[in-house]
Amino acid sequence: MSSWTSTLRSAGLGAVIAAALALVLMVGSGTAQADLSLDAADATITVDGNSADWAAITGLTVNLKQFEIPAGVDWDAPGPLDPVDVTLKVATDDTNIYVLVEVPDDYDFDGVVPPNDHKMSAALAVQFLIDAAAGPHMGSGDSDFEAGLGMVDIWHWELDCAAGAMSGGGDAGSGNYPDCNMDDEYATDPETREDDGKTASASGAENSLAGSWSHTSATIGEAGTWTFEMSRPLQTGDIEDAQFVAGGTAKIALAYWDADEGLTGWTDTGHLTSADSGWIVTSLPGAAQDTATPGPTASPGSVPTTGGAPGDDGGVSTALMLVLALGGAAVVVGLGSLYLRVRARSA
Ligand SMILES: [Ca+2]
Ligand SMILES: [Ca+2]
Ligand SMILES: [Ca+2]
Ligand SMILES: [Ca+2]
Repeated sequence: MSSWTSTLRSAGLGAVIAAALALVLMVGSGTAQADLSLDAADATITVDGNSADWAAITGLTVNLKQFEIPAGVDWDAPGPLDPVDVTLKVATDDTNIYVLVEVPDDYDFDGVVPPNDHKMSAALAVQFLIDAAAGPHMGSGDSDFEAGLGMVDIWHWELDCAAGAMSGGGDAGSGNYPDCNMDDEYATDPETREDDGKTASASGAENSLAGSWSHTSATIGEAGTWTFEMSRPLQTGDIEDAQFVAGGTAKIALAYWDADEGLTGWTDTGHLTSADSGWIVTSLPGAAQDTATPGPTASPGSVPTTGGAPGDDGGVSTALMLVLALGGAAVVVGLGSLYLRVRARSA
C-alpha cells in the first residue's frame, strides 16, 4: 500500500476534504510568494551622494542575502556573507527617476580605478523589470537561473571613482564603462548580461544614468552606512531600459557586493540580493495610467482583467473563479470517492 493511500485511511474523510480545500485555495492564490511594495515620492533630488534631500521620504527595508545556486548550475561557490537589511527609497519628478540605496556595512574602498581594484571596494546594482514575465534573478526565475524569462534593465555600478564624484551621466552610446564604471546594461539571465547599445536594434542608446556615493566612515573596515544615490530620465527610448510613466509601476530588485567576501574581494556570484523576495513593486506618483510600463503588474493571486471588453472587467476573473470552484468541488468529490474505494477495499 502506498503511503498516500495509508495516509488517506488514517486521516479520515474530513481531513481529505480539508486537504482538498487547501489545494483549491493554493490554486486560487497562486504559488508565487508575495512581492514587496513601495510608494515612490514626488520629489526632485540632487545626485551628490548626500542623502539629506531624502530625509522626509519613506523608504522600504529590504533584506539582501546570497542566493542558493540551483542544482545543475555549475557556478563557483562564493565566500559566505551574512544577510543585510538595506533601505530603498524612490522618487520621481516630471523628468527623472531617483533611487537611493543605503547599506549598513563597513567601509571598503580600494581607491580610484585604475590602478586600483574595484573588487576590493563595494559595488551595487539596481535592476528593473522590462518584459512582464522576466524573473528577478536577472531575468530568470527562482528554479532555473539558466532559463531567461524576459529582459531586465540593470544599473551596474562598480566604484571606480571617489566619494562624491559624479559617476555616469556623460558619454552616450555604449553603456560600457562610461564615467566611473556606472554601466547601463540589460540581461535575460545571469549569464547573458550586456551593455546597452550592443544590439543592432538599439541605435544610439541613451545611457545618461548617473550616480554619486558616500560612506559615513573614511577608515577601511570601520562600521557605517553606504549611500548610493542615482538618477536617470523616466523615458530613455531604449528597448534595453525600463520606461517609467507617472502613475505607473516600477518593479525593482537590488544587489550589493561586499569586498569582505574573500581575500581578493567580491566575486560575481557572491552578491547579496533581494531576488529571492520577488520584485519590489514600486508605485510611481501621478495619475494612474493604463499604459504604465513595464507590462501588466497583476499581483500574485490576482487575475488580470485586461482581456475583457470595455466595462466588462469582472468577466474574466468571475469566469476563472467559477472554473476554480468547479475544479475544487471535483477534487473534493474525487478524493472523497477515492477514500471510500480505498476503505472498502481494505476493510
Ligand atoms: Ca542628494
Ligand atoms: Ca563589508
Ligand atoms: Ca539598460
Ligand atoms: Ca540605456
